[in-house]
Amino acid sequence: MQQETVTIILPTYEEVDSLPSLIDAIAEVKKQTLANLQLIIVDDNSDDGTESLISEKNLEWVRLIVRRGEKGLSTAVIRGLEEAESEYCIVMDADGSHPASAIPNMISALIEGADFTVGSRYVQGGTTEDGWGVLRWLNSKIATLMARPFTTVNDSMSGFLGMKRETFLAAKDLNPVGYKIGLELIVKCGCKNVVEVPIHFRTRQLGESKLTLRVQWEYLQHVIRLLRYTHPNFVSFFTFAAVGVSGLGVYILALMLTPLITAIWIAMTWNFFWDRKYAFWYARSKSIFVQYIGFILVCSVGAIANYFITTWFVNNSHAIPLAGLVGGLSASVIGVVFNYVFNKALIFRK
Ligand SMILES: Nc1nc2c(ncn2[C@@H]2O[C@H](COP(=O)(O)OP(=O)(O)OP(=O)(O)O)[C@@H](O)[C@H]2O)c(=O)[nH]1
Ligand SMILES: [Mg+2]
Repeated sequence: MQQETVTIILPTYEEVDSLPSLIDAIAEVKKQTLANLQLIIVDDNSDDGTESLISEKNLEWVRLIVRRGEKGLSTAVIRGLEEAESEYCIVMDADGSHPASAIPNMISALIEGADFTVGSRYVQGGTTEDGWGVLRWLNSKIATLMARPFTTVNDSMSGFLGMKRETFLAAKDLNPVGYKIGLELIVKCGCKNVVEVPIHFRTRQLGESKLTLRVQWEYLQHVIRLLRYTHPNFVSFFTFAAVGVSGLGVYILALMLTPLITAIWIAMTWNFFWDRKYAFWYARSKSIFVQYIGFILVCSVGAIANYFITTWFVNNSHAIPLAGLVGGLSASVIGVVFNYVFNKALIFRK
């Protein structure tokens, strides 16, 4: 693999203590297997001596980009990928968790036809260092499970990534928010053939973790954004139905306090705001006033239809077992579908 051109991208924030041994390990890989290897460090103005460390080392194959105005792991990774000029790119953490010795195997996987490769803790041969608390383990498992609708990769949370530069250049609608840029790239680059290379994942020895509660909240939002991207109709209808159920609760509560017509209006208004925000998120830039009037009109027709269906069942209760229940349920289902279809087609157009 001496002729392949490879760029290693290291996003860093306050990693000055971990960098020397990692650079040595990468230098070893360059010496042994990948002669045409470059390193791009994308640092977010760490102010911990990273800049002087790199300039003292003065290695012609190492380049440091310092971003002064911007911060964030995913955008740092994207910046590195944009700056790379090689055929292959590898992204890895700078805290020593990812072994540089796995890089040649990852490049081999790409040469052999993989769209994307990840250094993986969760395939045969992969391990995690002892000492992970139950909480962190659980956290990682839940996060991986949440990524299942997008990929079957076992370690989809890995930050040790490899791809051809042309795969990255083919990415559509990249939205590098949050921490899990690997998942974002797998989805937005349309990668089907993802190969996992087993690694021994070491717990960070030096420096501080940047994995905070905010990061986890951002991940949840990321998953929702990706779901909207890959399964827009499913997300839209499912959310609409869920809001409908919450609206029923609001309606029952309002009925206890106000007259029927006011209760209906309160429930419809409740549904409108949540549906506009979550079920029809893509149409939020249009006039809220026009949408509100339209929504109320459509739902009123739905409510009247609902009323007649239920009444019909009740009037025919002698012929149909459990007519009240069956009538109410089928009217609700028909109502939800009716309201959804017409709101989507007429009021919340893309
Ligand atoms: N450029 C840049 N790099 C970041 C930023 N946040 C994290 N990083 C780097 O991204 C890599 C992963 O961050 P970590 O803090 O190790 O996150 P983690 O691996 O999930 O958690 P720990 O290993 O427990 O610390 C490290 O190399 C960090 O220095 C950031 O805002 N900007
Ligand atoms: Mg780490």
